[in-house]
Amino acid sequence: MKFFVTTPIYYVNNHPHIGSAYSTLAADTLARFHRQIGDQVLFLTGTDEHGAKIAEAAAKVKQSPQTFVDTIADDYRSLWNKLDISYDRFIRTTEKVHVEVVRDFLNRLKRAGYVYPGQYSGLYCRGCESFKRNDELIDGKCPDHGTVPETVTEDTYFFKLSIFKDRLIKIIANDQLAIKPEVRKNEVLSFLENNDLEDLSISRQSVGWGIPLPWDESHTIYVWVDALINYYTAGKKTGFWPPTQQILAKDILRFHAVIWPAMLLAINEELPKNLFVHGYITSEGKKMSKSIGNVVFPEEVAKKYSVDGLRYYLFNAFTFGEDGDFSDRLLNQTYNAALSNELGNLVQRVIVMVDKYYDGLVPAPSSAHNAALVTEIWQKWQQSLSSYNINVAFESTWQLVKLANQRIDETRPWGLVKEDQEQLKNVLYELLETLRHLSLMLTPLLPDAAGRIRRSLNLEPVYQQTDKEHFRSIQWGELRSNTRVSLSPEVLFPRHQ
Ligand code: ME8
Repeated sequence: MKFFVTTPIYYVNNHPHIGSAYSTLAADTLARFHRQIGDQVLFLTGTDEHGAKIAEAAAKVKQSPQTFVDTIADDYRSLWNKLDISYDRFIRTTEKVHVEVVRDFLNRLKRAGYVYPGQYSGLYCRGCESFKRNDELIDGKCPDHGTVPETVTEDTYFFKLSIFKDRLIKIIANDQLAIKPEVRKNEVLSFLENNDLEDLSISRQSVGWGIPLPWDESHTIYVWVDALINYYTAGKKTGFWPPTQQILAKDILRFHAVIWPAMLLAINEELPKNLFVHGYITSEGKKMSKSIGNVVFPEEVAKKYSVDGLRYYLFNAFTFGEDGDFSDRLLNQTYNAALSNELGNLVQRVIVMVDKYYDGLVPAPSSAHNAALVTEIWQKWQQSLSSYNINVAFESTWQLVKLANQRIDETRPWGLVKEDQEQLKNVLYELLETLRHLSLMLTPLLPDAAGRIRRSLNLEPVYQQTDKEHFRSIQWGELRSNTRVSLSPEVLFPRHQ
């Protein structure tokens, strides 16, 4: 099976923050999950580098737009490398190959009869890079950016978006383009049902920093049209088209659920299968945003709490789909409770006991273990990750962490040393085998911890495998007796004050 997952391509007007990292980490989790269960994966991310907003940001620091975008695009790439994001393709909209695909796409739209010249007059918000209707403004200002939009009147080319209204309603209502969660699907449907769709202005004469229209080079292509096509540039040439899963936040839902599918319908291309629309990470109640500046930098959080600490927090403190406020206090608490105390201690206790009682060699169990519960947890894990419920996958994995800790408390292996050697072997084997299962369940969720637990068990980290290998790996009893196990030199999750 092919799995093509995308993140939005981020504006390079400023450095990336936790919000950008949230979508990217979610896509990373899904990409790792699909590689683990044997799918062929294309994980796409990248940067959106054209348009008035970027040109303005470059001018502010007295740089040419190209020099400016090169620097910030490098920042994004370097952040994703620091966060160990397993992207397969990092696309930049200033790449030659993308520029060519965009020009070709626009020619196809025109040839198909969906483009006509005209004049546009409206209120343009640079933060959103889009025209706003009066009823979208609050006190005359853009609600997302708090700025007064500029009045723009100019010649433009239009895309006949309006004629796609009924087809869009149909494909969204019948889930040909499935939008999740349900509340977002209903939001788009109610927007489409209650408003006339206006044709879309797809070119700007007054913006120089963009891709020239192929048939009239005095215009540049509207930055959103250029940006949306990035998915097509990366997916079509590699044989992955259409996207299986597009991840985005609700700020850019209409672009992805209205303009984007209409553009694809117009050139007779297959539509993306699923849009997953998550909420905002807020800071003191306001959307964390590069334009507003109220940001937290993920590399700083990761330096203190590790990348896995950041992943755990983001997918447990926030319900995927809803808004949530970033809180340093909660991050600290969650990290200490779940990662240091529950998971970290579990690994430490088990390996130390094996070291002490069996010289670090996995003991042979003398009786079969009933693994029905583990099988059930595996089912929940697989179901939740297949339906993008990352928090539920964490919850089910933690069910196993908790069970293993309970098992230690109940069986008191240190007491069994003198009383019942056979039982000690059985319990320790069961705990070690549980750690192996945990390392696999954690592979897409907390990849670094998963790899370290596996190394403690003398096993290679898992990345890409076949479905058969996956199926085999999740059976009970795969851990070989007499394998040497050892603690990694650094504590898995050191406690923080
Ligand atoms: O909109 N909470 O780029 P962008 C959660 N270039 N997610 C957040 C967030 C927050 N506070 N802030 C940003 C653009 N995001 C366009 C996209 S795609 C063809 C073009 C994430 O840099 C979230 O995914 O403003 C949101 O949709 C995206 O970054 C917006 O990124």
